[in-house]
Amino acid sequence: MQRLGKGELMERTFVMIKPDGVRKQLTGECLRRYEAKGLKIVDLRMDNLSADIARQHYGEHVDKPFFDDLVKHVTSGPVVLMVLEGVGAVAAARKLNGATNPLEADPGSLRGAFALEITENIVHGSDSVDSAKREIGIFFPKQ
Ligand code: 3AN
Repeated sequence: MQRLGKGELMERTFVMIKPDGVRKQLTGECLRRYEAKGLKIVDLRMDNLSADIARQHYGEHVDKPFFDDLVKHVTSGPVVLMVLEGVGAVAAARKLNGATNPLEADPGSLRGAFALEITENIVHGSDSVDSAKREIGIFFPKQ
């Protein structure tokens, strides 16, 4: 395997602690795990999402039966939005978050440890570098 310099593998990803994660007071726990893994928090804020922004963010799911519930949930209370940076940041954050369905998520992951339901699964993490760029553009346009 070709070895790449650290700079070439450096990525940014977008993570959101959803309203259930904030309500369960897991903000600190999530941030601690991302930082302990070695991911750097390069931007961070608490916000309330409008339905328009939530629909834009989850645009790829617009035709799915769970779309309305998803938008309703992520607009139901404050969320914590962040940009994380590090080598393989996209995969690293998704591994820490765990599988989409908390019942299938590794118990050591955030979803595996702290959630039961798929809509209320604590966190969102971009699924690719391209998705991360799109999502960071929505929530942190200055980044
Ligand atoms: P992930 O957040 O793990 O990348 P996606 O992008 O497939 O998962 O789904 C986005 C969000 O939509 C999930 N975090 C979850 O809250 C919700 N979701 C996904 N699949 C389902 C489903 N089958 N039923 C209800 N909600 C779902």
